[in-house]
Amino acid sequence: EGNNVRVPQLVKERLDSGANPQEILQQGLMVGMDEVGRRFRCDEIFIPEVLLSARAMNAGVQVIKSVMVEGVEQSKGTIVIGTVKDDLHDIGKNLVIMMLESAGYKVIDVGMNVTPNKFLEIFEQEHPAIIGMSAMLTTTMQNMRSTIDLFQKEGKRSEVQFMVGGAPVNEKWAKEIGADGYADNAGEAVELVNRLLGQ
Ligand code: B1M
Repeated sequence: EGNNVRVPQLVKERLDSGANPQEILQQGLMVGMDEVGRRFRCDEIFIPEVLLSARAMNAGVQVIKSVMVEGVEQSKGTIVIGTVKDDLHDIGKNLVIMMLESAGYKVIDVGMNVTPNKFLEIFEQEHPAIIGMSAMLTTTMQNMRSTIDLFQKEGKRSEVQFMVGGAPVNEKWAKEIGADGYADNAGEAVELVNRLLGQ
């Protein structure tokens, strides 16, 4: 129903009653979004409903984030993350950011529809150890390659590591475009970053 008032209330109620934030996320919010995806595929619901559901999910995630990230000192290294050019899906990216922040990393969220040039510009300002790119469409995952190619062309490729993720992305694709790592989900993203940074 895309109820962005009720969802955060329900999440808060579950947290207050002692439920595990990960459990609320995986067995509640993500299951809900899978159902939205199924109905969208079957033409039972359409873009406006999907948008409302995404807004409700993001509102729930914000409540979980406040609990998971609160009091954690972000001192383990800087990571820049964005959803690639022409792609407006940000829920998965936001979950990856939340998990990395709760693991002690400083994350700079560059939002969605991030062009290769924008990634380069942010890299030059912030000098992160890792750039993370998220894509949810088979068409936009190509922009991961364009971004890495731009860094190569500008002679910056060896100064930063790239990690990629998102539903249409896999290990094989990561290798093909010359990324340093692929993570299937937000938990794996933390493991990957730990590994890439030798933590
Ligand atoms: Co869109 N959409 N959508 N959509 N949408 C999908 C992705 C789709 C699979 C639906 C379908 O057809 N069944 C399909 C893609 C088909 C394809 O390319 N193969 C699709 C389509 C076609 C479209 C449009 C083209 C529809 C249209 O206009 N005709 C359009 C494109 C707009 C654009 O981007 N230019 C569109 C629009 C939208 C909305 C804007 C309405 C909305 C997004 C709102 C928002 O994000 N704020 C939306 C949504 C919500 C979905 C579905 C329903 C849900 C996506 C989601 O948030 N999943 C999706 C169907 C589905 O997946 N079931 C669908 C939950 C999220 C937690 O999972 O993002 O996979 P996910 O993230 C995971 C992992 O992938 C991983 O960790 C996350 C957490 O575990 N991960 C990373 C993600 N990024 C990572 C980065 C990392 C590491 C791991 O390192 C950097």
